Amino acid sequence: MSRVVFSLGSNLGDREAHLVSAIEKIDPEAVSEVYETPPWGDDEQPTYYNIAAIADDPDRGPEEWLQLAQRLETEAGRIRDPQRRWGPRTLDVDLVAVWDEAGDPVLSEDARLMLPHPLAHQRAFVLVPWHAIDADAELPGRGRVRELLRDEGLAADARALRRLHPIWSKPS
Ligand code: A4P
Ligand code: MG
Repeated sequence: MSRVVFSLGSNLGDREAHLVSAIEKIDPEAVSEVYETPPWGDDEQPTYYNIAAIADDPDRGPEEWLQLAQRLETEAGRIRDPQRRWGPRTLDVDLVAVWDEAGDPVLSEDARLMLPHPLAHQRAFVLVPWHAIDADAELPGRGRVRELLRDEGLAADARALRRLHPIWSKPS
């Protein structure tokens, strides 16, 4: 069993449709509501729609989760602008953290796959949706997400997010 927390974002085209079609291919355990979020890192772009999703799959490890994330981005028609790191995109799928079959966090400093995601602890648009679907969420090496969100700067960023509505419900 390997567990992953994804952060998904979109700020080009039909933002909600991009998220919905990605979620259908992830087969998640839980998905947050959609949040409309101010752009982080590069102000000159439209607001994002962001969600968090949790998935478990005994046949997938970190490498397979990364391949899935990159396939979803490609299928959403994502074009990369090498001059603009945090620029607009139809779909961004980041791995926030991965746990192995023993429940231990996978740690990696390989630039191809950094785990946990090195910026996750600074991003309200990652932490708020994640905390909404897992109140006890813990970011490996950083602590409980609810504690991280008490930080003044993050709390201010969290207030700037607008919770919209669900886009997924658990199959019965
Ligand atoms: N990579 C390494 N670690 C990871 C990981 N944990 N998850 C590598 C996913 N990918 C990881 O990614 C660059 C390389 O990172 C990949 O080759 C992968 O192997 P990329 O998708 O090509 O480039 P990027 O996403 O444009 O760059 P970067 O630096 O990952 O940007 P971020 O961090 O994804 O930020 N504002 C709001 N409100 N909401 C957003 O969702 N997203 C971004 C993008 C900026 N501002 C935002 C949002
Ligand atoms: Mg990315």
